[in-house]
Order: sequence, then C-alpha cells, then structure tokens
Amino acid sequence: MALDAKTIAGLAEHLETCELQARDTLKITDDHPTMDWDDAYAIQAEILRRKLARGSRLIGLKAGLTSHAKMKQMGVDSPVFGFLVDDFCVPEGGEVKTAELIHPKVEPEIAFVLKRALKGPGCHIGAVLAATDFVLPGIEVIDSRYREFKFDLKSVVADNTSAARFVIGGQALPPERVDLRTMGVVMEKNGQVVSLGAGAAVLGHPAAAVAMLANHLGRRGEEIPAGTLILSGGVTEAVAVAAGDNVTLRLQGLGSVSLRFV
Ligand code: 0L1
Ligand code: MG
Repeated sequence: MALDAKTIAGLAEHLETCELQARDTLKITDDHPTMDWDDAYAIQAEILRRKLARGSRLIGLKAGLTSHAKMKQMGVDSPVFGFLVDDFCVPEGGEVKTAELIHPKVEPEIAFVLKRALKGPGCHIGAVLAATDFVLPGIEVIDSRYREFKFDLKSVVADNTSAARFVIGGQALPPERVDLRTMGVVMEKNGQVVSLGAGAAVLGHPAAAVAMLANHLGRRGEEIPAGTLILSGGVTEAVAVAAGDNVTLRLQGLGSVSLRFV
C-alpha cells in the first residue's frame, strides 16, 4: 500500500461527505498519484465501516463496468466492485430525490440473489448458477462523486464505484428458468426506449461478473455470503436522468421494475 491509515481515513471521510452532501470533487488520484489498488479498496472499505457504524446494513455487492458499452462510455478496460447498503435501496415504483444526488444516471442490470456462499479463486459461471437462488430485474442509479464523471479506475473504486441508489423488482426466477445470455433488456425513460441489449453484453454471461466478484474477494480471503444481492453490471451505457423522469426496465421473462426521479 502506498497510503498510510490516516490518509485513507481522510479520503474516505472526504468522499463520503461528498456523497452525503451531494457535492462533487476532483478525482483523488490528482493529489495522491501513487495510490494503489489496495489503497483504493481500503478507502471503499472505510466508507462502508463509517456507514455501518451509523447503523446502515450491508445488503449487497455490485460489479461495475462489466459491459463493453460501459467500458467504452467510461474509457476504461476492467470491471470494478463495490457494496450496497440499505440506505441505497428504493422500493419498487418508488421515488429518488434528485436533490440528494449530484448527476445521477441509470443502468439496466440483472440482479442475482444467492442461496449459498460463493468463494474464489476458481469460481466460474457454473458455480454461480448452482449457488443462485433467483435472478430479477434491477435498475442501478449511479452518481459518481467526481466532477463530470471524470476519473480513473482507482478513484472510482475508492468512491464505491459510484453506487448511490438501486431498485429491484419484477419477477424473481431461478436461473435455470431463463437464458441469461439471450435475455432481452429494454430500458425506457418517460415511455421512450433509451437502452436495448441482451444479457450477454455483460462479459458474455452476467454470471461471469458474479464469478469475477467472488474471485476478487477470494484473493482477499473473503467470500460472498449466502443471501447476498448482487448487481452484475450495466448491460448498456448509463443514461442521465433528472427530476420528473420515470424509468422502467423490462427483462425478458422477468417482468419490469421502475422508479421515479423527483
Ligand atoms: O456500476 C457501474 O458500472 C459504475 C461503475 C463506476 C463508473 C461510473 O460511474 O460509471
Ligand atoms: Mg452498475
């Protein structure tokens, strides 16, 4: 690690304050160019620790930048991983207050809920499908704390991969009841189709994103516990939203989920 504990704690406080006060900042590697991957994940872990200490509950994990469309949109070339706490969860059809966010965007995602723990290294699509209880539609609302979404990957990891809000809903089905690769994905904003894709846009198979997450945690001696909700990553590029927008995601065979921005 290149940064000391005091610097990591200070950067976590800075980024979380930006999140809670809905104000942006420059990417943290501008002032800390030697920051390495362990530092970035340590800052993210410290943000989680702060939230848990205030009573938030860890309810899930996320993979980000798992589709070529997202990687191209952000000019990067590898996935990143973050956490989801209960504060981020919006009820199906519920409201997201834009005053609490900086510059929100929505992503159409396939969500997994595990019935058994997954531990890497060596985790693969088959292991993920065997450990999955059900899959269902999920919309992730991302809100990078970095000005104009200008960042590098390490700064994004420290910023909990831009996680802000999410909604899950629609129909939950066991993975053997659907073909996650060919599953059609349609996202509408105010009744207009804004994103179209198929599950295979996520690393060839969305379960591959979950396997990558398990292998990432496995290298750190951690696992994905049973019962964890996992957002496997945006199938298409992210779409900007503003107050007044209604967003609906339809996943073939899994119904729809929606939310409103106020
Ligand atoms: O969930 C995501 O794919 C977001 C990853 C972080 C980069 C971004 O803010 O778009
Ligand atoms: Mg996402």
